[in-house]
Amino acid sequence: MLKILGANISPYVRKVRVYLAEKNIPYELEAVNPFAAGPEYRKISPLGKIPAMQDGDVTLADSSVICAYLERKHPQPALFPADAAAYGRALWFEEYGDGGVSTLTSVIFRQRVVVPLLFKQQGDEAAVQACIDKDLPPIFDYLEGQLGDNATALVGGQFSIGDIGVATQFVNLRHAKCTVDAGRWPKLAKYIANVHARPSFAAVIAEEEAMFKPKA
Ligand SMILES: N[C@@H](CCC(=O)N[C@@H](CS)C(=O)NCC(=O)O)C(=O)O
Repeated sequence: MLKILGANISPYVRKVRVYLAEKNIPYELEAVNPFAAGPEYRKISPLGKIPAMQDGDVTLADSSVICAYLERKHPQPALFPADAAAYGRALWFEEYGDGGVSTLTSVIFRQRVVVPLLFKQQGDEAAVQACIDKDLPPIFDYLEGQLGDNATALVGGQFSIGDIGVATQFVNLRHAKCTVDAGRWPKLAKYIANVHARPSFAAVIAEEEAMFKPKA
């Protein structure tokens, strides 16, 4: 069976898992802690990052590469648009999630969740507030401006890899108690709520939230 290696709270691992759920492709998730990745794992993922994938003899690293590979193997339902312009925009939003919205995740989620939970230290809340005040508004403004009245998809009203790439980062922000202010960004708030309500996202969000619940 197809194997995905990584940890479920990684936005990039979640991106691949949501993609697989949207396609109804069975897989198993093998736990890998990227901060303790050994030489065996680095043979598959030379940068030591998660996720990686094993599909028979094929091994790959990087969420974008894995999704692009899987799209060739499992073209339906299409998550990469056929039209050239729509394809380009979907790839752009995937990249904007991975390399743009992720700049918020890497401060807010890291300081509020990763540092206390994994490193058993107090997170830097001043850094979080600075990020929320300065870095977050332009990113949310941009996304708000890209959304039409149809708040279900960023490209042509059709759910795509671009939506998965953007919305996965918002799951980490949600875990870090950073949500979209619907008064200031109404389309974005509605869009994120819609996308996170899809069964593919809802399943992984429920799984992750259960991990964060204090044990009785
Ligand atoms: N471009 C990569 C990014 C993957 C990534 O940065 N993963 C993080 C976890 S969220 C990681 O493995 N970090 C460990 C490290 O940088 O050493 C992808 O899309 O898969």
